[in-house]
Amino acid sequence: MVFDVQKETLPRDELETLQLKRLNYLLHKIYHNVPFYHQKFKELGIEPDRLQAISDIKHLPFTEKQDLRNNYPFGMFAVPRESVVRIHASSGTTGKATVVGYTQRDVEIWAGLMARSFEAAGATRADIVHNAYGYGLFTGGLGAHYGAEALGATILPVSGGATKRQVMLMRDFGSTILCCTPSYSLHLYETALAAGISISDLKLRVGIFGAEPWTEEMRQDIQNKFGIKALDIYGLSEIMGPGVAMECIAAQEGLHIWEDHFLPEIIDPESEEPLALGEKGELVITTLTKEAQPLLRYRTRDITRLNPIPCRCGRTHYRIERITGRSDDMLIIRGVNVFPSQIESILLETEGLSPHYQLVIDREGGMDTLEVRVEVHESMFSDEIKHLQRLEKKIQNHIKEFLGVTAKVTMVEPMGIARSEGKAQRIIDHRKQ
Ligand code: DLL
Repeated sequence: MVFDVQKETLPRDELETLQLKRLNYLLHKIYHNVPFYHQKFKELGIEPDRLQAISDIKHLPFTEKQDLRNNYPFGMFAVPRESVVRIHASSGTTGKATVVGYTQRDVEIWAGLMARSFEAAGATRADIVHNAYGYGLFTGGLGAHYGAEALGATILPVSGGATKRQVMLMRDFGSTILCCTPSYSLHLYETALAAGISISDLKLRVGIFGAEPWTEEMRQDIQNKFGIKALDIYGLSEIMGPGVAMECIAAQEGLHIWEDHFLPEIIDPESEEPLALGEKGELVITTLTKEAQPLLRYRTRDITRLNPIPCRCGRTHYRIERITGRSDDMLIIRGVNVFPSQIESILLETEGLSPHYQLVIDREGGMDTLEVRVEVHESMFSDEIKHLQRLEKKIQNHIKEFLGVTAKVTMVEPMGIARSEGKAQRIIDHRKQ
């Protein structure tokens, strides 16, 4: 079965006509149904007049995570609470949870878009999908679950945890597709090895990995370890959950953002001005079909660029480049901007290191300090101390050379860094405590 092939290959002009129509409907709807937007439009003296062109959206206000928090829990709903059939929430480390509501039609569209995403990954109803994204208020588990069902594939709702059992189930059931965070896939791999389960006994062929940033080097590492194609999936609770954008298996180069449902913009996070097509900046998304909680120009804080080059898979929806990080994850170390993904690339290019690392930031005597803690392979750890010291020095030099910051590099014994079942916690910033 092919999902929405007609929508996925719409010529650009038809796609943009559809977007404009949906956008105008959305403006009308939020103006009349969401007091937050009504007030915002009034303050700015904007009437939800019919926009003539999509680019006119630049005159409309943004929505920020804080706006959702201020309207906690149900203040952003555009429908009566009785019409909401499901609620998810993202915990966030500080403050109140961010709540997201869905109508029956919203959950159906979501399942359809996740099915579309699975299909872009080459999945069919013949696949067995091992779903290790967490089930619960987090959108990963249920999002992937209903998408796989809508496709007609066989879904295993394993959720996170009990990692050894997961590997056994994967082997015994012959799972062909693995869904989890990239960091958890590595944990599954190590657990399989430790349990004496050979990777060649698994039938996996594709991994659908997302919910956290990961680099091309990490992708290569995962692909080599499992002998699979590792594909990137993007999404965020506020907008829907997983399945906002998905990499296709044909090109494996950037993620198609499903533009018939989401209108993407790239802005300069500082000036808040739109950037030219292809420039790198912050992704801003407007939901075009959400009923329960439509959002106008939502500031994702995720950094990427839009790629308008036609994809070899035939889909016309633009691709976003892999997310290199969030603007609020960017570390400023003694005035130098550093993304954790840049450090990940350097570490994974170095022989003898494992892909498990943590960045510890502190302040000593008014100066920021950065410590890069990274695990080494067993063979290296049993090596002479001077070899380890040489390796630490080498990485330190690379970081200085490529990123311009001085970091202390510490080699950690194998399994010395805690494994996560969901999103990996790679940054420990003591300055924020
Ligand atoms: O992480 C939804 C999701 C579940 C996506 C499963 C993919 C797979 P939140 O918990 O709200 O939702 O976190 C959203 O995670 O703004 C990004 O910063 C980050 N993120 C999600 N996918 C990717 C990705 C889910 N593929 C936040 N690459 C987003 C990099 C990602 N970062």
